[in-house]
This record gives sequence, C-alpha cells and structure tokens, in this order.
Amino acid sequence: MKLYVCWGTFQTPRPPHGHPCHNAYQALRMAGHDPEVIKVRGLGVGPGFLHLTTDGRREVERISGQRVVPVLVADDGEVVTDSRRIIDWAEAHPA
Ligand SMILES: N[C@@H](CCC(=O)N[C@@H](CS)C(=O)NCC(=O)O)C(=O)O
Repeated sequence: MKLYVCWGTFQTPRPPHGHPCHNAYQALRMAGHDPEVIKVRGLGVGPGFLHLTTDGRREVERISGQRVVPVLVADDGEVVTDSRRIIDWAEAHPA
C-alpha cells in the first residue's frame, strides 16, 4: 500500500489532533501495515496561485481528485482520503 504525505510522518503540535499525515501513518502501523510513504511536498491548500505543484501532488490529484494529503492507496487499489477516514480504514483492515 502507498501513503501519500506532505513533508513527512513526523508529529506536530497542530490542533486539534496533531499532524494528519503522522496520525494516518501511525494508525496504519498500529494495524500491522508497513506502507510505502511517498512525500509529495509542495503545498496543496490555500489559493490556487499559491500551490506549489510537484509530481507527487499531480499524482495525488490524478488518483483522488483533490490535492490534500494524506491519501491512502490500498493494495486492492482503494483510495482513501482524509486522515480520519484512513484511521477508520486501518482499524477496519488489520494486517
Ligand atoms: N482534514 C484533513 C486535513 C489534512 C491536512 O490538513 N493536511 C495537511 C498536510 S499534513 C495539509 O496542509 N494539507 C494540504 C497539503 O496537501 O499541502 C485530514 O485530516 O486529512
């Protein structure tokens, strides 16, 4: 499986629950998965003229129809956007 993240899976003090990419990665690891982590870098939020598009971000947009990470692509090709939904997916699909 592949997990597309922003700049990494490190934790940050961002409210309310910390760094979404970290939370998604951690939930997948806790469920016994070892996802391939793809750092898309750039910037996917804010006004379009500020977006820093990278190959990874174009890939995220092509796969999921939107630019915000984290995005999970499961081994069967299922695409899951939003960290909360990825956490739910991990809990429902232990390795
Ligand atoms: N509600 C979303 C928020 C995701 C989010 O804010 N992601 C951060 C990166 S960790 C962001 O800045 N996304 C915009 C981007 O892709 O640059 C989630 O929980 O997945």
